[in-house]
This record gives sequence, C-alpha cells and structure tokens, in this order.
Amino acid sequence: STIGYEAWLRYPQLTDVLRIEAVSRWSGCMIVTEASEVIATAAAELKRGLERMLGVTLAARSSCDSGSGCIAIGTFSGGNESIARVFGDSGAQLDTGAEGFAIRTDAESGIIAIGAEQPAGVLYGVFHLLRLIATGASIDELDIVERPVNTIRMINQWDNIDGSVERGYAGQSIFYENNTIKSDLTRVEDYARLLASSGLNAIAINNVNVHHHETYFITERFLPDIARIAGIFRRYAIKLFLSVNYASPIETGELTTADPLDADVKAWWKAKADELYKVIPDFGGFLVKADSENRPGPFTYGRDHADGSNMLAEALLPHGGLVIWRCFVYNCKQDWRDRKTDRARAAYDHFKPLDGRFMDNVILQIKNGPMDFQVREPVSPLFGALPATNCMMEFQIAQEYTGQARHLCYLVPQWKEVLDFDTYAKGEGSYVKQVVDGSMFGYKHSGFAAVSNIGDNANWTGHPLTQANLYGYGRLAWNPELSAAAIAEEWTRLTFGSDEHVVSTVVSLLMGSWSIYESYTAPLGVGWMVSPNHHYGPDVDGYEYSKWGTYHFSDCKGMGVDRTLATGTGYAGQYREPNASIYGTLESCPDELLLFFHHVPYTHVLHSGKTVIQHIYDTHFEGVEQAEQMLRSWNELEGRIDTETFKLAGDRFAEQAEHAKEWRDRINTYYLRKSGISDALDRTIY
Ligand code: GCW
Repeated sequence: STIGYEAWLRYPQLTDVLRIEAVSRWSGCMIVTEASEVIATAAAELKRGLERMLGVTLAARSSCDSGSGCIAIGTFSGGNESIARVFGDSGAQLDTGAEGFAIRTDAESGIIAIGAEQPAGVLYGVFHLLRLIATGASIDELDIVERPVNTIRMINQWDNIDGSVERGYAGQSIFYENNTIKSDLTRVEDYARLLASSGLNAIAINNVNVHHHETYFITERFLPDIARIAGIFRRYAIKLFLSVNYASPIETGELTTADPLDADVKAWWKAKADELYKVIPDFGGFLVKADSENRPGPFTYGRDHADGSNMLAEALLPHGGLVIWRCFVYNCKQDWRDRKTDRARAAYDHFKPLDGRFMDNVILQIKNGPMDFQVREPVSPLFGALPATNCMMEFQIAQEYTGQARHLCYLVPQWKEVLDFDTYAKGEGSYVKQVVDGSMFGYKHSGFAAVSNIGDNANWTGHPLTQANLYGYGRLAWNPELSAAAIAEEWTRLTFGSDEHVVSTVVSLLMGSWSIYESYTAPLGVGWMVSPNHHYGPDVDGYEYSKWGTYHFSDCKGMGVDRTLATGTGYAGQYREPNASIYGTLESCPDELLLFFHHVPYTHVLHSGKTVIQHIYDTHFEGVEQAEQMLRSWNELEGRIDTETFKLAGDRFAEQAEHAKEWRDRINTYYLRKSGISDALDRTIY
C-alpha cells in the first residue's frame, strides 16, 4: 500500500461538501507562466495535491480570462500578470527574501496568488497552501508572508555505498546498494518531495564516516551519478553536499600526505573543487568529520581544526561552496581510571580557543548536547561561546539512543528546549535559536542539520509515527517558534485526516512520548546505560568501564558524574553565568540534569521531594504503566485509521511496552542491589 509511503503528502480526498465547495471556488485553474525547473515542480505539486483533495482536474493556463477562482503562482518579477495584479509593486517590498513567499486571496480579481522573489519560495508557498487546505483552514482571506528563520536547513544521511545506513533503523539506503549508486532513483525523488514540503533545502547524501569506496565520490568514478542525484534535489530547491574523507589525497593514492599546509595538498583540493563544480555547478560543499572517532584529520600533522577546515574552504571559496566542520571531537580511547578527562568538555575545549580563526565559508556543526544525542543532556556550552565563528545546530532524528524506530519518542519538544535555552551570551534572553539562526552574532552562514531517520522501508521510518520527527524537524528549522504541539497536530491531520478522536489521541501520544521514554531509561540526566555498539536496550554498566568516556560511577552509596568546578571535572564552568552556578550548585541544579552534573547519595532529596533512589523506582514503574497506556490508547483507534498503519504501529507499541519492562527491571534491580534501599511502596523488584 502507498499510505505510509506518501506520508504527509497523501492529500486524501476532502469529504465535507461545504469544504469541497469552499476550496473548489478557488480552484478553477492554475495560472503559471514561468519555465524554471523549481516552478515546474511547484506547479506539479499544486496540481497533484488539489486534484487529489478535490477529485477534479486542474488545468494550467498562462492567463485566465474568466478571471475568477484561480490560483496563480510565480515570482514577483517573472512576468505572471496575475501575480503582478495581486501583489502590484508591493511584491518586492514584502521582504520575502530568497526563500520566503507571500500568499494572498484577492477577492477583487478572484485569485489566490502565491508569489515569491525566487522559484524556491514559490515551491514553499505551494506546499504551504496545500497544507492549509489539507488541515482544514479557510483560504478565503489569506494574507500571509513567510520566510524561513534559518538559511541552512539540512539533512545528513549516514548512508554507506554498500547499502547500509549507520544508525539507520528503517531498512537499507535509498541511495546505494552493492557499492554502487542505485540506478532507479525514484525513491530519492520522493524523498526530495518530503524534504522540500517540510521546508528543508540541503542534504549531505553520505555518511560522515567516509570509508574507502565513498572517498571516491569526489572522483570521476562516481561524479556522474552524484550529479544525477544533485539534479533530482535541484528540482526541489535542495542543495547537495558530500561528506568527505579528510585523508582523500592519501586514500586515493595520489599524495602521501593530507597536511593542510602542504602546497600539494592545497592544490589537490583546489583541483578537486574545480572538477566538482564543473559537474555540479550549484554544489553545496563538504561536510567533514575529522579527528573524531578514528577518522583522519589535521591533528596527524600537528595542525588544528582551523588549519584543516580553512584549507578546504579556500578550495571551495571561488565556487561559493561551504565547509561544514563537525565539532564532535573527543578522546574515544579514554581510560576509565582517568578521572580528569571528561568527554563532555571536549568540544568546547577544542573549539573555543579557535574562535575567529575560521574562514567565512566555514561553519561549525555542533551537536545539541555535549555527549551524544541522549534522552536528556544539557545544551552544548559551545552555543554562544563562538561569537566570531559561523555555527550550526546538529540534531539527530534517527533516535539512536531514544528507542530507534521501535519506541515512540517525539523529539520536537526536546529540540525546542535546546533552542529556547538561554546562553546569556549577550545578557539575559540570548537564546540558542538566535545563535544558530545567525542573528545573535551576525554569522554569515548558519542554521540546522539533523541525521535522518529514513531508509527503504515501505513507510520510510519503520515506525509510522516517527515520520513526525522528520516532518517536525523541517518545520522547526523553518520556524523555531512553532510549538511542538502545533507541529504534532499539523502532521497528524496531514497524515491521518480530520477525525478529531484520531487527532487528539495521536497528538497526545506524540507529546507524551519523550517524557515516557525518559522515565523508564537512564535517570536524571546521567545518560547511556544502553547496550554497547547497537545502543538498543538496557545495560546499566555496558559503557561503565569502556574507553568512550561514558560513566555513571554508581557504587553502594550513590551515583552521578561530578562535573562541578569545585570538586569535579569543571565542565559546569564552561557555561556563562548564571548557568555555570545553577548547574554547578547542588541546590540549584535542575532535577532532570542532577546526575549529569553531580555525584550524590541515593538518599539525596530532589526538588520534587523524593530521594534519588525512590525517584528511580517510581519513574521506572510509572514509565512502564504509561507505555502500556500508549498501547491501549492506540488500540482505541481501530477502525478509524487504515488497517495497515494501525497494525504496524500497534505492534511497535506492544513491543515498546514489553521492552519498557526490561528497562524497568534491569535498572530497578541494579539500584536495589547497589543501594540496598528498598522501594517505599514495596513493589516487585527482582
Ligand atoms: O552518535 C555517534 C554514533 C556514531 C556516529 C557518531 C558521529 C557517524 O554512535 O555511529 O558516527 O556519533 O556523530 O559521528
């Protein structure tokens, strides 16, 4: 079936007669005069969406004599008379920017006009109008101006050429198989539609861990095929980026060094850039994971991240390309006996001293937290600490540590908390969202990136409801002010239609899911406790004596990581005041992050009034009950949504409820044994 495949672009036929009439009144024809690729895409999308919702054929005309009840799309200066009539000279003054749009219902001329400065804006405007219609909004009096808050709104694929997807939980790659680029790229095109419709405009199509074969993506061996992929995304106004291997000159056997200050290395990358832009003139640039988790980088040559990234940036500069350089740099061969080294500190310690040394076309991509996409982490202290360096956010949609595609964990509320975090970089009210949208420090380039959660599963994401994370990410990158609940509702209506019982149930399932997942997994911000390597399921000590810098330090008296300045690793001191003191002081540290910042006895009393140990027991029992409740709520929707989706999600909710028990029992038993303190409510702990 195509239901999951079409995701939020199903546009089911409207059923309410009045509603059909109200929309049909404006759907006499489509007026489109421009021939650009992206406008052609916009026209095709409008036609398809409206035809599906109304069950009629939408004729495309270059002008409309009847002059009434039509939708006109085009750029302000593109020669579409209807656009000119509705927006007049004001079009250019609407300040829609390079990617924004205006939509206006003009009663006088009987036209709904979607106008923009550039074709991309027209495409976003079309998707916006379709969204309004599909979610039941009136279109009789529209007067909308929208422009994206963030200029880079990017997806990172962690896909490998052998067809596997690193941290992918929804099947194999849609791009690659058997060490080649797929010949049939239909799914890539359908993916481009999903991305563009949620507002995204950039994609890096290969894993940041660039292995041997993928190193050749930037050579003639693969470039013709990469150009095909770029061509598909171009039609949806999405720019293509590639992850590159820092040691490419060596790996390809052409040079013996990758030293960024070496003249031959510089020349190699310059020639590479020239070659690339010949084939893909609008190529976005490079995404780089260097000196991180055993990937090569400038450290080998005694150079730093500024030397390394600037060398690549110089090669791309004449072509307008960007270098997106990741800050996920830490010692992954730590000795657990070494209590001084703190992985949480690493990104700040590496990059803060380099502020101001990066070229204008370099952007640092910083993970939302200092560790690695845990269910709960503080916000990375690098946000706000780099006034003279372009920065962007990295989120992970894939749910590597948050139940993968098997547990429901709607992450938009978590991302919102990160974006709304006050860094105090310029005094109170200096939010992370203003750092990454570039406005706080006047960055030249900035925005959002996130690791995708899609694969070749029929419904893209495995779990039918985690499509909401992909959609929500795009919407939030467009406008971080949208609320998590509003995005959830929008997604639900687009996906499941307007049955109010379905809408309210699905929205509350989504909205409750992050907190439920947190309750039965690692407590109070301490993180990890997952099975090593694959990261699914509980293993309290799985990472306790490992080299990865991921510890909870539980003993018979207490648990947690002392990251205070006074007695711990000093990580808390990387924040500006008052955050440094709030986190660094036991009394003021928020409960949910307590064990990230402090080592406390099990009998420590939280702000909630409970002891740490009782909190652990209570949340784990409650978390399981809530997971079971999710399954029951879902089951009440039987008959109200298609049977396939109903069954697929139902199976996942059942698995989640079962697996939550495994989490509960492992963690509760572990801490009962460690602490010797029994549950005040005397429930079963093994
Ligand atoms: O989250 C961790 C993952 C790795 C990943 C790495 C990174 C791509 O476990 O699989 O590698 O982060 O972000 O580079």
